[in-house]
Amino acid sequence: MENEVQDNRRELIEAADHIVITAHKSPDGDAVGSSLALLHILEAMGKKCTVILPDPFAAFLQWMPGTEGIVFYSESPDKCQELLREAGLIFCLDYNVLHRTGNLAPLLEAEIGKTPFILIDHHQQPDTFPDVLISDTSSCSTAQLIYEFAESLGSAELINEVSGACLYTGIVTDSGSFRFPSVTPKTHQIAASLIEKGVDHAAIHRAIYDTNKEDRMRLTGYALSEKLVVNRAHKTAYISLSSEELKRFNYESGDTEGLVNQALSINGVNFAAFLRQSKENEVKISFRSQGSFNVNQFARAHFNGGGHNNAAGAAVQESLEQAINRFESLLPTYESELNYE
Ligand SMILES: [Mn+2]
Repeated sequence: MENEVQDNRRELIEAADHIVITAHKSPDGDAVGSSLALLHILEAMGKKCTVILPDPFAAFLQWMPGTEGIVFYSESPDKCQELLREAGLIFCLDYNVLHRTGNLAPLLEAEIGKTPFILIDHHQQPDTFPDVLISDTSSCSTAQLIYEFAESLGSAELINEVSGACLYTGIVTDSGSFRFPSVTPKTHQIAASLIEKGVDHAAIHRAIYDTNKEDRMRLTGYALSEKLVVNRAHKTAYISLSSEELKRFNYESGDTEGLVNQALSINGVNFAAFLRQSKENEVKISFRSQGSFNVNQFARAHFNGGGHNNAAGAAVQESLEQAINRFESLLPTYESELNYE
């Protein structure tokens, strides 16, 4: 592995006095896990390093080692600007294009040509600006790519219980707990090596999945019993929630995570969507499919979104009703694509 590296990733790391690691906005388990894991690995290599995230993440990721040092653009924009200006190297993790970092994007753009970039990601169609582009759209998670990145530097032995817990979190959350088709023997080999290094996998699963608030449980119950629409003719199921409904259950970021997967889990359903009204005229949508239906293409073609073949997202500027109507009216167009066993 070590000998396969053709680019100058090693030289870029060695030359940088201070390294900044960034990930996408609304950071998920993979974004936070990859960032913190890389931070710990680079620190173990003797580098000075800071993680910058566009905005905060869900409470169930708060336990991860290193979260206390993360600088959030939404809280300290000036500090972020200063850190990026002084950085000798910038990592872009778990995103393919700069605008995925929201308000942080202009600051990153300003560094192109001045500071070297290394992008490590598994989303489709990555941008070409980075000096080193490590893109593997078949990988289940950026966390797996970070492990392989450490291997490529000959530094896998620096991965310990601490960085390992972050990597494990990224892999588990992005692979649906090792169940998506993107999981490979290598994914399990990495997980095994992390457990060998002392990672407490059972504690991590509990921390991520067994910390439900009462409000969240009731919101889930309401969404499934009152708001789930199953369209048997097109093997599609979807759930929508308005701001008002979310407010009724004291919605906090992360509370609706996984709802779309519950819709997809209905037998005979190949395509699922979750539509959440985020502002008066803004709707955030998650798309999931099982099998051949390509939700990345669907999201790109109709909702200005994107992602992976079986998991994609979008944000549209329209009312919830408009988004639902548009979604429903598109299904007949995809009748043959959606009707497989
Ligand atoms: Mn990811």
